[in-house]
Amino acid sequence: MTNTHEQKRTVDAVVVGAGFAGLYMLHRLRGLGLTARVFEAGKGVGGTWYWNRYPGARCDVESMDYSFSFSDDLQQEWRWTERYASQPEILKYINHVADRFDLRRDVTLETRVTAAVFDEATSRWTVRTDRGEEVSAQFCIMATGCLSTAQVPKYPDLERFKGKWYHTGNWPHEGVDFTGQRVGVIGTGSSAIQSIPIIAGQAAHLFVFQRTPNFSVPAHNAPLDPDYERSVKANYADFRRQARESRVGFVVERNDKSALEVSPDEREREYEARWRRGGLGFSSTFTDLLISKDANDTAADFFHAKIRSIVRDPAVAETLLPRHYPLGTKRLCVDTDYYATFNRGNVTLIDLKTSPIEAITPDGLRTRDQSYALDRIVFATGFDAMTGALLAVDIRGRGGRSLKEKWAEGPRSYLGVAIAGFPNLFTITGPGSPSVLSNMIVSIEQHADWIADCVEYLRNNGCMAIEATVEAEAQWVQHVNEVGHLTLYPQANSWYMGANIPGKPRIFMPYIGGVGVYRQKCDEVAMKGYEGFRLK
Ligand code: N01
Repeated sequence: MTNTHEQKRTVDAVVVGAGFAGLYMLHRLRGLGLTARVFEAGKGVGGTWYWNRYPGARCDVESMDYSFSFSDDLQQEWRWTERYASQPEILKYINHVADRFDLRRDVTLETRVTAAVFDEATSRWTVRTDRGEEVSAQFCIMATGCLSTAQVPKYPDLERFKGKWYHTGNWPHEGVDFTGQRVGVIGTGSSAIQSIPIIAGQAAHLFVFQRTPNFSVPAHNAPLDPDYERSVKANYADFRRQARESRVGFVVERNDKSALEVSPDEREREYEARWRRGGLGFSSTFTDLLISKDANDTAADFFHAKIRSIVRDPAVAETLLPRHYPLGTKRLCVDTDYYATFNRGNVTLIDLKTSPIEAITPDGLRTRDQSYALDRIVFATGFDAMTGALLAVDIRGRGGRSLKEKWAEGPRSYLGVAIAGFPNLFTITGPGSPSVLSNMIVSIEQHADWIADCVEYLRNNGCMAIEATVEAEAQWVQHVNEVGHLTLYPQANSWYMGANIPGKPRIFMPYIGGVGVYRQKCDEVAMKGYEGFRLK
């Protein structure tokens, strides 16, 4: 994929990022007859699924749900092989989509957007790249992903480490063979929980450095059941409609009872049934798990019993019990044999709460109590989520005001898609939208469709620019906060709260009102002639 766009310095839209969001946005813009350029830092398309190649990487949302709905031919013809698709299969799918819809010719790879500056006189954005290119566009659409800025803790001595180190979100394309190695994995979030059982199967010894234990539900992954596939495909339109109207962007069996109103036996049966089914639906076992601490405690108790029943060494089991935040308020993990991995003779769990890492040394790392000799270190330490990739670009709106300055106290947006002071700039699945609390593809399609409709409206009505008003933005931010604080989410030190990045403002960033409710709100805004926006 070479750069064939030397001539296109002026386009209708620049899209930043060629993952699911950027590619679908490009497809929609093309459909409107607009010219667009997509810039992508990677050597290939795929975004998250291009970078996150760590062992065991797969999607926690089931494959029949986690796919585009915009083309019926595509969704009928594509065949997923497993209940949960693996990273290579998802990347293959994205590449198939790029080819099928002839998207590559507008994508410039290996090019990072460094700055985007708005010119009030022309209502256009000047977008600059690290290759020295400058493009003028009426619209600038950020499709930079919510979890794309890998976060390696700042250990001053890391460069003196004699072995090799990796971050799960930036994994070598040739893969890593851990055979015979002494490996340290730092972190126990979703990425670690997927990779640990596989690394343990290869390594001579695996040391897991855990700061906060996580709740993880078994995936029960399996080859995709052909009867299930047939039944979904026979009713795919309806299946997708239900997903769009749902709370999280895929249909989860709902239970409208409170965990506290049923008998202990019934509660246990319900939890057991969800555990056996596997996957993210666990947090919907009862209606109040994410709003009542007492209800949540019953689910945590169930988990604790499960962990104790799987992990043979009682001391290790105790260290693995998540205790200090409610279940689900850090992203629930989905695993294959995670807890059982700690029964292996070649796996050691280290509790960083009692003995924090003091330094990376040339031979490994040192905690307060002990030194560990390591050949390889895997940082499964997460991302500067939701705002990191947006703030990595020097975005300057009206009056030259930078987004960094505007968001110094935390992100502020209208509907998570537009920002006051930054006309004609859109953020796909930005902070303030359901984004990471949903099936990302459903949310991506909704945002890209909404943006495309908005652009078409502006064209049809002779408008040059659209900008969220400060008032509408303030009301939305307040609403996002209020809804967030009705739940238990703010009680956890999670990346949803920005808590994983030292110095990052503590704000619950995603909108938890639900995908269906949010879609209605966005549609209403559009129907009312883009209420809360100023059109020029
Ligand atoms: O990152 P994380 P992730 N010293 O931030 C620890 C999505 N995802 O890459 O909890 C020691 O969740 C940190 O500890 P603590 C999914 O939405 C999806 O695993 O901050 N430890 C934590 O244990 C997910 O939530 C899928 O105390 C340090 C871990 O590192 C999101 O991506 C798969 C540390 C980071 O966990 C991010 O997941 C994978 C330090 N200095 C990911 N800094 C699927 O759909 C951090 N930690 C399958």
